[in-house]
Amino acid sequence: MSERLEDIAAAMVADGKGILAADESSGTIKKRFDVIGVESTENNRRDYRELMFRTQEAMTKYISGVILYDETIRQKAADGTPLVDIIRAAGAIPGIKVDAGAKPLAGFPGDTITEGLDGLRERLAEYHKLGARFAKWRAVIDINDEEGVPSGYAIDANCHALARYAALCQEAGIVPIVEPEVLMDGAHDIDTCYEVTKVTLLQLYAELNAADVVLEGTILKPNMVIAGKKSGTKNAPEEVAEKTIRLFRETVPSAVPGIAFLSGGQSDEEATANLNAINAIGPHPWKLTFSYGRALQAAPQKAWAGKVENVAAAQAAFTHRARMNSLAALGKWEAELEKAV
Ligand code: 5MM
Repeated sequence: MSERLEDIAAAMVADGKGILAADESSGTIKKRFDVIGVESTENNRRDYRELMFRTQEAMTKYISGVILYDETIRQKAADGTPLVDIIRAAGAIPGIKVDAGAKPLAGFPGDTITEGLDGLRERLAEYHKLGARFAKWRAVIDINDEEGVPSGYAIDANCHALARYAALCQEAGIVPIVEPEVLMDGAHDIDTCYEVTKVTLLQLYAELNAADVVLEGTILKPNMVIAGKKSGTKNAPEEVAEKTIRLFRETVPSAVPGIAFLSGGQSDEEATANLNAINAIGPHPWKLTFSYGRALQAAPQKAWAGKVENVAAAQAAFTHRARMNSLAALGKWEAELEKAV
């Protein structure tokens, strides 16, 4: 495969393909395993991820790349094959989460800053040797109007860090996924999400340009424009699609090859329906696909529940969600297809 950043980025958003976000840090995967009654041991984490990476139909037809966690990129399958080799054999690209997580931002209660720039150049060189050809860094922007969150300073600081990360990635021959996630956990309405995401994306592209990042060799991983969960409002997919695309036309340069959404706590079917509605109102200047964690993995996790006899059922559940999202990336998904299963 070509090592050019532009070619890697194009492959990550190839028609009908999207990204599996399997980069849960140790604390997050423990929370996921707690729900299904599985102890979070190194072997259980390996077995679970191995079952996904060995799901032939999903991995060869619908998944372009997998975001891994530091532990996983170094892990071997039960038969000794490196997990990275299993991903590559399926024709997918291994990627790596390189941020060190969102920490409280000093002086700005309620805001966070994502850390991890120290030593990043050296870590990227090692990850490249281990097979990673793209990376991910997630900034977290919460919305809490009453507390004045987010502050302008938090948005600026996070976008600055994203740009420094992106420049270091490109220097190392790695495509940066830039993820400025405006959380959907709050009580805000859809128009507030629109405004906060707009300020964030404008600042992000100002910083990426200032840092001389080649936009053709990047992928944006944003939230959709959607009301906060505590607002009690569920927006129709058509409204989410219209507002999300209007926002991107105002903020995301057409030099960016692809936009791969996070699911952010939407239900499985909601994340698929919204992505489908977004693509149904195309054509758009960028590819629009998925980079889902929860909306791809909740179903296989539930089906697996840590039991070896459930592996085939878990793989079927993963294939189904990957196929539904592949269709949504093409604007060809229909709700009927869910009922059939
Ligand atoms: C898979 O979850 C990722 C890692 O989160 P932690 O660092 O908190 O463990 C997360 O960054 C994820 O890649 C994105 O948020 C997209 O996942 P969702 O579940 O929102 O689609």
